[in-house]
Amino acid sequence: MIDDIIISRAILKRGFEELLKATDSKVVIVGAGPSGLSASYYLAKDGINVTVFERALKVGGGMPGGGIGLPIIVIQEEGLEVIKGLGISYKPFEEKGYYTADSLESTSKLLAGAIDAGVRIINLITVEDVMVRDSKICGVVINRTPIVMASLHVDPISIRAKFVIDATGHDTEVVKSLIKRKSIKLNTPSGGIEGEGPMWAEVGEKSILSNTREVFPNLYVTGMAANAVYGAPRMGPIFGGMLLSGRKAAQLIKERL
Ligand code: 48F
Repeated sequence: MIDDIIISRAILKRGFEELLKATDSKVVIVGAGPSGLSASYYLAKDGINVTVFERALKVGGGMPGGGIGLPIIVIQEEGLEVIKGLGISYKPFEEKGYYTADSLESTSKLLAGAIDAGVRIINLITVEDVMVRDSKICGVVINRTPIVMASLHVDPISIRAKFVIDATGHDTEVVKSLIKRKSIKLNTPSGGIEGEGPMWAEVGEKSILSNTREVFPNLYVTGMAANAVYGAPRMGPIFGGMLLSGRKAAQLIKERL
């Protein structure tokens, strides 16, 4: 016999248990796109307590959509190490140094790799602000996405974290929420967000690793957010840089834990 109320209790109990555990995370990553998932995977592999909050219902950010909705992504030579480590199949393209992979397989294996490594991923949660103490980031402020979408006047809750990674892509939402305060200065040439440059894959992919850094005490940027904050170009459906940027953000934080 199956009891409907036991099903409800299982959902509520296990769901709230995960959210409760998330309230005291070592690292919070905002955004479950390729860079955020990659960072989470490399942190959790080393036993670090990491929570990823994803605003959308689906995870993967821009990865599953490939290019113009064709389920293919391009990877350059440097990104292959990450692809191989996750068991993602890839094929060399006609021109040397370019490889293709299925965007759905890549997203699924990256997600499965992160979950198997122990990452806690909670979707339908929007990070709407950060917590700051002694001029350092010490957590994030979250709300349920449907509440945010409906613009309901409902208060959010706070989540503690030693480090936060902004992996929200082009919109750099975490950094934007921080600099709403006029007194805040980022570790960028202008002290604010430099803004993303026009499409140029060569430069975008090269600069993304040096742009993956601590932009404010205890707040790191990765993926497209890193290039947007530091004024580097966007790069379309080539994903090696995103995966390597996530790995670098994880490395930088591991050095400090
Ligand atoms: O956009 P997204 O895939 O960022 P990424 O990891 O990768 C960029 C590529 O997809 C592509 C590219 C390749 O060269 O340029 O664009 O840098 O993933 C960002 C994720 O963050 C979520 C959003 O739904 C998406 O899944 N997100 C954005 N804002 C918030 C958020 C927020 N405030 N709270 C929670 N999640």
